[in-house]
Amino acid sequence: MFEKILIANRGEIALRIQRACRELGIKTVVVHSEADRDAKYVKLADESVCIGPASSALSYLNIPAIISAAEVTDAEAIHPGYGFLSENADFAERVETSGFVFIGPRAETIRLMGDKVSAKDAMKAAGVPCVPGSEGALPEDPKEIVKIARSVGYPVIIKAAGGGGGRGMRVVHTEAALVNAVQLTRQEANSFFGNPAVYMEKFLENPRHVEIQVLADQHGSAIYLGERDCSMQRRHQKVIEEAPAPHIAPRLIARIGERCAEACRKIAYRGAGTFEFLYENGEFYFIEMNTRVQVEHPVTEMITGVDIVQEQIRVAAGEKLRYRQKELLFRGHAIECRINAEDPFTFVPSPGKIDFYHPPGGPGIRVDSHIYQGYRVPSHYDSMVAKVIAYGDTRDQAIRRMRIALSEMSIQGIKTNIPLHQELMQDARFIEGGTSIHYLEHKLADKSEVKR
Ligand code: MV4
Repeated sequence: MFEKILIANRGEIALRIQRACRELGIKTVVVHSEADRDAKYVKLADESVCIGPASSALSYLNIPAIISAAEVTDAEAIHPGYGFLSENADFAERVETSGFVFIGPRAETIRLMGDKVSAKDAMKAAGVPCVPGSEGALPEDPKEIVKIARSVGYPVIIKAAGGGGGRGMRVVHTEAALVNAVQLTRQEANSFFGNPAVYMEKFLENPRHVEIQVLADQHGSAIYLGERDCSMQRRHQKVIEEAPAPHIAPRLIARIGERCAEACRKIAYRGAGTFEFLYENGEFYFIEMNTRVQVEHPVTEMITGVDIVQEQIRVAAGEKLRYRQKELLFRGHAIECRINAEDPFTFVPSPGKIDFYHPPGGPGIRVDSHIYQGYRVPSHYDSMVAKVIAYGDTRDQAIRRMRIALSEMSIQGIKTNIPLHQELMQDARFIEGGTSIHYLEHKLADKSEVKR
Protein backbone atom coordinates (compact mmCIF):
# COMPACT_ATOMS: atom_id res chain seq x y z
CA MET A 1 0.00 0.00 0.00
CA PHE A 2 1.07 3.62 -0.53
CA GLU A 3 2.65 5.52 2.36
CA LYS A 4 1.69 8.97 1.12
CA ILE A 5 -0.89 10.31 -1.34
CA LEU A 6 -1.25 13.79 -2.79
CA ILE A 7 -4.83 15.05 -3.10
CA ALA A 8 -5.19 17.28 -6.16
CA ASN A 9 -8.57 18.76 -5.32
CA ARG A 10 -10.44 20.95 -2.85
CA GLY A 11 -13.60 21.16 -0.78
CA GLU A 12 -15.65 18.22 0.42
CA ILE A 13 -14.00 15.69 -1.87
CA ALA A 14 -10.51 16.64 -0.63
CA LEU A 15 -11.77 15.87 2.89
CA ARG A 16 -13.49 12.66 1.73
CA ILE A 17 -10.26 11.39 0.13
CA GLN A 18 -8.30 12.38 3.23
CA ARG A 19 -10.63 10.31 5.41
CA ALA A 20 -10.17 7.28 3.14
CA CYS A 21 -6.39 7.69 3.37
CA ARG A 22 -6.50 7.97 7.18
CA GLU A 23 -8.45 4.73 7.45
CA LEU A 24 -5.94 2.99 5.20
CA GLY A 25 -3.04 4.38 7.27
CA ILE A 26 -1.79 6.57 4.40
CA LYS A 27 -0.27 10.03 4.96
CA THR A 28 -1.84 12.89 3.00
CA VAL A 29 -0.55 15.92 1.17
CA VAL A 30 -3.15 18.44 0.12
CA VAL A 31 -2.45 21.09 -2.50
CA HIS A 32 -4.44 24.31 -2.26
CA SER A 33 -4.89 27.74 -3.78
CA GLU A 34 -4.42 31.00 -1.86
CA ALA A 35 -8.22 31.20 -1.51
CA ASP A 36 -8.33 27.82 0.29
CA ARG A 37 -5.52 28.53 2.74
CA ASP A 38 -7.88 28.55 5.76
CA ALA A 39 -9.82 25.41 4.86
CA LYS A 40 -9.96 22.92 7.76
CA TYR A 41 -9.02 19.95 5.60
CA VAL A 42 -5.81 21.81 4.70
CA LYS A 43 -4.89 22.00 8.39
CA LEU A 44 -5.98 18.40 8.97
CA ALA A 45 -3.70 17.06 6.23
CA ASP A 46 -0.26 15.78 7.20
CA GLU A 47 1.27 18.28 4.76
CA SER A 48 -0.01 21.05 2.53
CA VAL A 49 1.44 22.95 -0.40
CA CYS A 50 0.12 26.23 -1.79
CA ILE A 51 0.23 25.84 -5.56
CA GLY A 52 -1.04 29.19 -6.77
CA PRO A 53 -3.59 31.99 -6.62
CA ALA A 54 -7.36 31.59 -6.33
CA SER A 55 -7.96 31.17 -10.07
CA SER A 56 -8.33 27.44 -10.84
CA ALA A 57 -6.35 27.80 -14.05
CA LEU A 58 -3.33 28.87 -11.98
CA SER A 59 -3.77 26.41 -9.11
CA TYR A 60 -6.01 23.29 -9.30
CA LEU A 61 -5.40 23.05 -13.05
CA ASN A 62 -1.70 23.87 -12.83
CA ILE A 63 -0.11 20.53 -13.80
CA PRO A 64 3.59 21.45 -13.29
CA ALA A 65 2.81 22.93 -9.83
CA ILE A 66 0.96 19.77 -8.75
CA ILE A 67 3.70 17.43 -10.01
CA SER A 68 6.34 19.57 -8.24
CA ALA A 69 4.33 19.40 -5.01
CA ALA A 70 4.29 15.59 -5.30
CA GLU A 71 8.05 15.61 -5.88
CA VAL A 72 8.98 17.85 -2.94
CA THR A 73 6.69 15.99 -0.51
CA ASP A 74 7.71 12.53 -1.74
CA ALA A 75 4.13 11.41 -2.39
CA GLU A 76 3.71 8.14 -4.30
CA ALA A 77 0.30 8.59 -5.84
CA ILE A 78 -2.07 11.40 -6.84
CA HIS A 79 -5.83 11.32 -6.31
CA PRO A 80 -7.55 13.80 -8.66
CA GLY A 81 -11.07 13.71 -7.11
CA TYR A 82 -13.78 14.97 -9.50
CA GLY A 83 -13.78 17.99 -11.84
CA PHE A 84 -10.48 19.88 -12.33
CA LEU A 85 -7.85 17.45 -13.76
CA SER A 86 -9.71 14.23 -12.94
CA GLU A 87 -10.52 13.37 -16.57
CA ASN A 88 -7.53 15.01 -18.20
CA ALA A 89 -5.61 12.25 -20.01
CA ASP A 90 -2.52 14.45 -20.45
CA PHE A 91 -2.41 14.99 -16.67
CA ALA A 92 -2.74 11.25 -15.97
CA GLU A 93 0.08 10.62 -18.43
CA ARG A 94 2.34 13.31 -16.90
CA VAL A 95 1.67 11.90 -13.42
CA GLU A 96 2.75 8.42 -14.51
CA THR A 97 5.76 9.50 -16.62
CA SER A 98 6.92 11.53 -13.58
CA GLY A 99 6.98 8.28 -11.61
CA PHE A 100 3.76 8.62 -9.58
CA VAL A 101 0.64 6.48 -9.63
CA PHE A 102 -2.49 8.18 -10.99
CA ILE A 103 -5.46 7.04 -8.90
CA GLY A 104 -7.79 6.38 -11.79
CA PRO A 105 -7.77 4.55 -15.12
CA ARG A 106 -4.83 4.48 -17.53
CA ALA A 107 -4.36 7.70 -19.57
CA GLU A 108 -5.26 5.74 -22.70
CA THR A 109 -8.66 4.79 -21.19
CA ILE A 110 -9.37 8.39 -20.14
CA ARG A 111 -8.57 9.50 -23.70
CA LEU A 112 -10.82 6.79 -25.19
CA MET A 113 -13.76 7.88 -22.99
CA GLY A 114 -13.05 11.61 -23.42
CA ASP A 115 -13.85 11.25 -27.11
CA LYS A 116 -17.57 10.42 -27.01
CA VAL A 117 -17.44 8.83 -30.48
CA SER A 118 -14.67 6.41 -29.57
CA ALA A 119 -16.28 5.76 -26.18
CA LYS A 120 -19.55 4.76 -27.82
CA ASP A 121 -17.76 2.61 -30.41
CA ALA A 122 -15.86 0.79 -27.68
CA MET A 123 -18.95 0.23 -25.55
CA LYS A 124 -21.04 -0.95 -28.48
CA ALA A 125 -18.28 -3.41 -29.38
CA ALA A 126 -18.21 -4.57 -25.74
CA GLY A 127 -21.95 -5.34 -25.75
CA VAL A 128 -23.31 -2.26 -23.94
CA PRO A 129 -26.62 -1.06 -25.48
CA CYS A 130 -26.27 2.44 -26.98
CA VAL A 131 -28.65 5.13 -28.29
CA PRO A 132 -29.29 4.40 -31.99
CA GLY A 133 -27.49 6.88 -34.25
CA SER A 134 -24.63 7.48 -36.70
CA GLU A 135 -21.87 4.88 -36.98
CA GLY A 136 -19.06 6.98 -35.54
CA ALA A 137 -18.58 10.65 -36.49
CA LEU A 138 -20.75 12.29 -39.17
CA PRO A 139 -19.27 12.62 -42.68
CA GLU A 140 -18.86 16.02 -44.43
CA ASP A 141 -21.27 15.29 -47.29
CA PRO A 142 -24.70 16.90 -46.55
CA LYS A 143 -26.48 14.21 -48.63
CA GLU A 144 -24.96 11.50 -46.46
CA ILE A 145 -25.97 13.36 -43.28
CA VAL A 146 -29.58 13.62 -44.51
CA LYS A 147 -29.55 9.89 -45.29
CA ILE A 148 -28.30 8.99 -41.81
CA ALA A 149 -30.96 11.18 -40.15
CA ARG A 150 -33.70 9.55 -42.24
CA SER A 151 -32.61 6.12 -41.10
CA VAL A 152 -32.30 7.19 -37.43
CA GLY A 153 -35.65 9.03 -37.55
CA TYR A 154 -36.48 12.53 -36.26
CA PRO A 155 -36.04 14.12 -33.80
CA VAL A 156 -32.25 13.64 -33.72
CA ILE A 157 -29.57 15.19 -31.53
CA ILE A 158 -26.18 16.35 -32.84
CA LYS A 159 -23.41 16.05 -30.26
CA ALA A 160 -19.75 17.10 -30.23
CA ALA A 161 -17.30 14.19 -29.92
CA GLY A 162 -15.21 16.36 -27.59
CA GLY A 163 -18.23 17.47 -25.54
CA GLY A 164 -20.08 15.69 -22.78
CA GLY A 165 -21.98 16.72 -19.69
CA GLY A 166 -24.39 18.74 -21.83
CA ARG A 167 -21.97 21.01 -23.70
CA GLY A 168 -22.06 21.17 -27.51
CA MET A 169 -25.42 19.56 -28.36
CA ARG A 170 -28.27 20.54 -30.68
CA VAL A 171 -31.69 18.92 -31.17
CA VAL A 172 -33.04 18.78 -34.73
CA HIS A 173 -36.73 18.16 -35.45
CA THR A 174 -36.90 18.49 -39.25
CA GLU A 175 -34.83 17.71 -42.32
CA ALA A 176 -35.01 21.41 -43.31
CA ALA A 177 -33.01 22.37 -40.17
CA LEU A 178 -30.53 19.46 -40.26
CA VAL A 179 -27.53 20.50 -42.35
CA ASN A 180 -27.33 23.98 -40.84
CA ALA A 181 -27.58 22.54 -37.31
CA VAL A 182 -24.74 20.10 -38.02
CA GLN A 183 -22.59 22.94 -39.37
CA LEU A 184 -23.26 25.14 -36.32
CA THR A 185 -22.53 22.31 -33.88
CA ARG A 186 -19.29 21.55 -35.77
CA GLN A 187 -18.17 25.18 -35.48
CA GLU A 188 -18.97 25.30 -31.77
CA ALA A 189 -17.27 21.94 -31.23
CA ASN A 190 -14.16 23.21 -32.97
CA SER A 191 -13.93 26.42 -30.95
CA PHE A 192 -14.93 24.90 -27.54
CA PHE A 193 -13.10 21.58 -27.71
CA GLY A 194 -10.64 22.00 -30.61
CA ASN A 195 -12.28 19.04 -32.31
CA PRO A 196 -14.89 19.57 -35.06
CA ALA A 197 -16.09 15.94 -35.02
CA VAL A 198 -19.81 15.53 -34.30
CA TYR A 199 -22.13 12.52 -34.18
CA MET A 200 -25.86 11.91 -34.37
CA GLU A 201 -28.28 10.09 -32.07
CA LYS A 202 -31.99 9.54 -31.93
CA PHE A 203 -33.24 12.24 -29.52
CA LEU A 204 -35.01 10.66 -26.56
CA GLU A 205 -37.77 13.05 -25.50
CA ASN A 206 -38.44 12.15 -21.90
CA PRO A 207 -35.75 9.86 -20.47
CA ARG A 208 -34.39 9.38 -16.97
CA HIS A 209 -30.67 9.61 -16.20
CA VAL A 210 -29.63 6.33 -14.63
CA GLU A 211 -25.97 5.45 -14.16
CA ILE A 212 -24.11 2.28 -13.22
CA GLN A 213 -21.14 2.39 -10.79
CA VAL A 214 -18.29 0.00 -11.55
CA LEU A 215 -15.01 -0.96 -9.90
CA ALA A 216 -12.19 -2.79 -11.66
CA ASP A 217 -8.76 -4.02 -10.54
CA GLN A 218 -5.54 -4.59 -12.46
CA HIS A 219 -5.98 -8.38 -12.32
CA GLY A 220 -8.90 -8.64 -14.75
CA SER A 221 -11.77 -8.45 -12.25
CA ALA A 222 -14.64 -5.99 -12.48
CA ILE A 223 -17.91 -5.58 -10.55
CA TYR A 224 -20.92 -3.28 -10.70
CA LEU A 225 -22.24 -1.59 -7.55
CA GLY A 226 -25.77 -1.03 -8.78
CA GLU A 227 -27.30 2.11 -10.19
CA ARG A 228 -28.06 5.70 -9.28
CA ASP A 229 -30.92 7.83 -10.54
CA CYS A 230 -29.70 11.38 -11.21
CA SER A 231 -32.70 12.70 -13.12
CA MET A 232 -33.41 15.56 -10.70
CA GLN A 233 -31.22 18.21 -12.34
CA ARG A 234 -31.21 21.79 -13.55
CA ARG A 235 -29.04 22.96 -16.46
CA HIS A 236 -26.95 19.78 -16.31
CA GLN A 237 -26.27 20.31 -12.59
CA LYS A 238 -27.53 17.40 -10.53
CA VAL A 239 -29.61 18.46 -7.52
CA ILE A 240 -30.72 15.14 -5.96
CA GLU A 241 -29.41 11.62 -6.58
CA GLU A 242 -30.62 8.32 -5.22
CA ALA A 243 -29.94 4.59 -5.20
CA PRO A 244 -31.55 2.35 -6.24
CA ALA A 245 -33.44 3.99 -9.13
CA PRO A 246 -37.19 3.90 -8.35
CA HIS A 247 -39.43 1.50 -10.29
CA ILE A 248 -36.73 -0.30 -12.28
CA ALA A 249 -36.66 -4.09 -11.96
CA PRO A 250 -33.54 -5.39 -10.15
CA ARG A 251 -33.28 -8.10 -12.84
CA LEU A 252 -32.89 -5.43 -15.53
CA ILE A 253 -30.25 -3.61 -13.45
CA ALA A 254 -28.38 -6.90 -12.98
CA ARG A 255 -28.38 -7.52 -16.74
CA ILE A 256 -27.15 -4.03 -17.64
CA GLY A 257 -24.70 -3.96 -14.72
CA GLU A 258 -23.17 -7.24 -15.86
CA ARG A 259 -22.73 -5.78 -19.37
CA CYS A 260 -20.88 -2.80 -17.86
CA ALA A 261 -18.62 -5.02 -15.74
CA GLU A 262 -17.89 -7.19 -18.79
CA ALA A 263 -17.05 -4.07 -20.84
CA CYS A 264 -14.57 -3.07 -18.09
CA ARG A 265 -12.87 -6.47 -18.36
CA LYS A 266 -12.69 -6.18 -22.14
CA ILE A 267 -11.00 -2.76 -22.13
CA ALA A 268 -8.86 -3.57 -19.06
CA TYR A 269 -10.47 -0.75 -17.10
CA ARG A 270 -8.84 0.20 -13.78
CA GLY A 271 -10.44 1.90 -10.78
CA ALA A 272 -13.90 3.39 -10.27
CA GLY A 273 -16.05 4.38 -13.21
CA THR A 274 -19.60 5.31 -14.13
CA PHE A 275 -21.59 4.29 -17.17
CA GLU A 276 -24.18 6.98 -17.92
CA PHE A 277 -27.42 5.80 -19.46
CA LEU A 278 -30.67 7.32 -20.60
CA TYR A 279 -33.57 5.14 -19.49
CA GLU A 280 -36.84 5.34 -21.38
CA ASN A 281 -39.74 2.89 -21.82
CA GLY A 282 -37.96 0.14 -19.94
CA GLU A 283 -34.76 0.32 -22.02
CA PHE A 284 -31.20 1.45 -21.18
CA TYR A 285 -29.18 3.46 -23.71
CA PHE A 286 -25.49 4.20 -23.00
CA ILE A 287 -24.42 7.82 -23.62
CA GLU A 288 -21.09 8.45 -21.87
CA MET A 289 -18.61 7.01 -19.40
CA ASN A 290 -17.08 8.98 -16.53
CA THR A 291 -13.63 7.81 -15.50
CA ARG A 292 -13.55 9.45 -12.06
CA VAL A 293 -15.20 9.18 -8.64
CA GLN A 294 -18.50 11.07 -8.80
CA VAL A 295 -20.07 13.62 -6.46
CA GLU A 296 -22.97 11.23 -5.84
CA HIS A 297 -20.85 8.16 -4.94
CA PRO A 298 -22.09 8.17 -1.29
CA VAL A 299 -25.59 6.90 -2.17
CA THR A 300 -23.94 3.78 -3.64
CA GLU A 301 -21.70 3.44 -0.59
CA MET A 302 -24.77 3.57 1.67
CA ILE A 303 -26.64 0.75 -0.10
CA THR A 304 -23.60 -1.49 -0.70
CA GLY A 305 -21.34 -0.82 2.30
CA VAL A 306 -18.40 -0.50 -0.12
CA ASP A 307 -16.05 2.44 0.45
CA ILE A 308 -15.55 3.48 -3.18
CA VAL A 309 -12.69 5.90 -2.49
CA GLN A 310 -10.75 3.30 -0.47
CA GLU A 311 -11.29 0.79 -3.27
CA GLN A 312 -9.95 3.29 -5.83
CA ILE A 313 -6.79 3.61 -3.76
CA ARG A 314 -6.43 -0.13 -3.19
CA VAL A 315 -6.75 -1.07 -6.85
CA ALA A 316 -4.40 1.77 -7.87
CA ALA A 317 -1.84 0.20 -5.51
CA GLY A 318 -2.27 -3.09 -7.38
CA GLU A 319 -4.48 -4.90 -4.87
CA LYS A 320 -7.24 -7.22 -5.98
CA LEU A 321 -10.90 -6.22 -5.57
CA ARG A 322 -12.11 -7.20 -2.10
CA TYR A 323 -15.62 -8.08 -3.29
CA ARG A 324 -17.05 -10.61 -5.69
CA GLN A 325 -20.28 -9.74 -7.48
CA LYS A 326 -22.14 -12.59 -5.78
CA GLU A 327 -21.17 -11.32 -2.32
CA LEU A 328 -22.56 -7.83 -2.93
CA LEU A 329 -25.96 -7.00 -1.48
CA PHE A 330 -27.92 -3.92 -2.38
CA ARG A 331 -29.77 -3.05 0.78
CA GLY A 332 -32.16 -0.18 1.59
CA HIS A 333 -32.39 3.18 -0.13
CA ALA A 334 -30.22 6.31 -0.07
CA ILE A 335 -30.96 9.87 -1.22
CA GLU A 336 -28.44 12.70 -1.55
CA CYS A 337 -29.29 16.41 -1.55
CA ARG A 338 -26.56 18.70 -2.85
CA ILE A 339 -26.47 21.79 -0.64
CA ASN A 340 -25.25 24.78 -2.64
CA ALA A 341 -24.35 28.31 -1.60
CA GLU A 342 -26.92 29.94 -3.87
CA ASP A 343 -30.28 31.63 -3.88
CA PRO A 344 -32.82 28.76 -3.65
CA PHE A 345 -35.05 30.25 -6.34
CA THR A 346 -32.86 32.39 -8.64
CA PHE A 347 -29.82 30.03 -8.35
CA VAL A 348 -27.49 33.05 -8.16
CA PRO A 349 -24.32 31.99 -6.25
CA SER A 350 -24.06 33.25 -2.68
CA PRO A 351 -20.44 33.03 -1.48
CA GLY A 352 -19.35 34.58 1.82
CA LYS A 353 -18.85 33.93 5.51
CA ILE A 354 -20.83 31.26 7.34
CA ASP A 355 -21.87 32.96 10.59
CA PHE A 356 -23.62 29.94 12.05
CA TYR A 357 -23.55 26.25 11.15
CA HIS A 358 -25.46 23.37 12.62
CA PRO A 359 -25.22 20.09 10.69
CA PRO A 360 -27.98 17.47 10.88
CA GLY A 361 -27.49 14.00 12.37
CA GLY A 362 -29.29 10.98 13.73
CA PRO A 363 -30.08 7.54 12.34
CA GLY A 364 -29.22 7.06 8.67
CA ILE A 365 -27.83 10.56 8.12
CA ARG A 366 -24.42 11.23 6.57
CA VAL A 367 -23.04 14.70 5.85
CA ASP A 368 -20.06 15.08 3.52
CA SER A 369 -18.87 18.65 3.91
CA HIS A 370 -15.76 20.73 4.53
CA ILE A 371 -17.58 23.77 5.95
CA TYR A 372 -17.60 25.06 9.55
CA GLN A 373 -18.85 28.07 11.45
CA GLY A 374 -16.66 31.03 10.47
CA TYR A 375 -15.65 29.45 7.12
CA ARG A 376 -15.69 31.76 4.13
CA VAL A 377 -17.12 30.14 0.96
CA PRO A 378 -14.86 31.41 -1.83
CA SER A 379 -16.47 32.82 -4.97
CA HIS A 380 -13.96 31.22 -7.33
CA TYR A 381 -15.23 27.65 -7.36
CA ASP A 382 -18.30 25.43 -7.51
CA SER A 383 -21.03 26.52 -5.07
CA MET A 384 -21.59 23.07 -3.51
CA VAL A 385 -20.88 23.29 0.25
CA ALA A 386 -22.32 20.03 1.58
CA LYS A 387 -23.98 16.77 0.64
CA VAL A 388 -26.66 15.43 2.95
CA ILE A 389 -27.26 11.73 2.47
CA ALA A 390 -30.25 9.98 4.06
CA TYR A 391 -30.40 6.19 4.26
CA GLY A 392 -33.46 4.11 5.12
CA ASP A 393 -34.74 0.54 4.80
CA THR A 394 -37.18 1.87 2.22
CA ARG A 395 -37.29 4.93 -0.05
CA ASP A 396 -40.09 6.25 2.08
CA GLN A 397 -37.98 6.06 5.22
CA ALA A 398 -35.05 7.74 3.44
CA ILE A 399 -37.34 10.62 2.41
CA ARG A 400 -38.70 11.00 5.94
CA ARG A 401 -35.19 11.04 7.38
CA MET A 402 -34.10 13.58 4.76
CA ARG A 403 -36.97 15.90 5.72
CA ILE A 404 -35.88 15.76 9.36
CA ALA A 405 -32.23 16.33 8.42
CA LEU A 406 -33.06 19.36 6.28
CA SER A 407 -35.20 20.83 9.08
CA GLU A 408 -32.32 20.44 11.56
CA MET A 409 -29.64 21.82 9.24
CA SER A 410 -28.85 25.48 9.69
CA ILE A 411 -26.39 27.49 7.60
CA GLN A 412 -26.48 31.25 8.21
CA GLY A 413 -24.60 34.15 6.63
CA ILE A 414 -24.99 32.83 3.08
CA LYS A 415 -28.02 31.73 1.10
CA THR A 416 -28.41 28.02 0.42
CA ASN A 417 -30.76 25.84 -1.60
CA ILE A 418 -32.01 24.00 1.52
CA PRO A 419 -35.53 25.49 1.01
CA LEU A 420 -35.61 24.05 -2.53
CA HIS A 421 -34.72 20.59 -1.20
CA GLN A 422 -37.40 20.91 1.51
CA GLU A 423 -39.94 21.69 -1.17
CA LEU A 424 -38.79 18.73 -3.31
CA MET A 425 -39.04 16.34 -0.35
CA GLN A 426 -42.77 17.26 -0.22
CA ASP A 427 -43.30 17.13 -4.01
CA ALA A 428 -45.92 14.52 -4.96
CA ARG A 429 -44.13 13.50 -8.19
CA PHE A 430 -40.77 13.15 -6.44
CA ILE A 431 -42.39 11.09 -3.68
CA GLU A 432 -43.90 8.85 -6.36
CA GLY A 433 -40.42 8.45 -7.87
CA GLY A 434 -39.19 8.00 -11.40
CA THR A 435 -39.42 11.57 -12.74
CA SER A 436 -37.61 12.42 -15.99
CA ILE A 437 -34.60 14.70 -16.59
CA HIS A 438 -37.00 17.52 -17.50
CA TYR A 439 -39.15 17.38 -14.36
CA LEU A 440 -37.32 19.91 -12.17
CA GLU A 441 -36.89 22.44 -14.96
CA HIS A 442 -40.58 22.22 -15.83
CA LYS A 443 -41.56 22.55 -12.18
CA LEU A 444 -39.35 25.63 -11.74
CA ALA A 445 -40.71 27.18 -14.95
CA ASP A 446 -44.30 26.61 -13.74
CA LYS A 447 -43.47 28.26 -10.44
CA SER A 448 -42.04 31.41 -12.04
CA GLU A 449 -45.10 31.45 -14.32
CA VAL A 450 -47.36 31.63 -11.27
CA LYS A 451 -45.27 34.47 -9.83
CA ARG A 452 -45.67 36.55 -12.99
C1 MV4 B 1 -29.37 13.00 -24.87
C2 MV4 B 1 -30.68 13.37 -24.55
C3 MV4 B 1 -31.71 12.84 -25.30
N1 MV4 B 1 -31.44 12.00 -26.32
N2 MV4 B 1 -29.14 12.15 -25.88
C4 MV4 B 1 -27.16 15.91 -21.80
C5 MV4 B 1 -25.90 15.71 -21.05
C6 MV4 B 1 -25.14 14.67 -21.81
N3 MV4 B 1 -24.45 13.82 -20.88
C7 MV4 B 1 -26.16 13.96 -22.62
N4 MV4 B 1 -27.36 14.71 -22.53
C8 MV4 B 1 -28.49 14.30 -23.14
N5 MV4 B 1 -28.32 13.44 -24.17
C9 MV4 B 1 -30.16 11.68 -26.59
N6 MV4 B 1 -29.91 10.84 -27.59
C10 MV4 B 1 -30.89 14.26 -23.46
C11 MV4 B 1 -29.78 14.72 -22.76
C12 MV4 B 1 -30.07 15.60 -21.65
C13 MV4 B 1 -29.78 15.20 -20.34
C14 MV4 B 1 -29.20 13.98 -20.05
C15 MV4 B 1 -28.92 13.60 -18.77
C16 MV4 B 1 -29.22 14.47 -17.72
C17 MV4 B 1 -29.79 15.68 -17.98
C18 MV4 B 1 -30.08 16.06 -19.28
C19 MV4 B 1 -30.69 17.30 -19.53
C20 MV4 B 1 -30.96 17.67 -20.82
C21 MV4 B 1 -30.64 16.83 -21.88
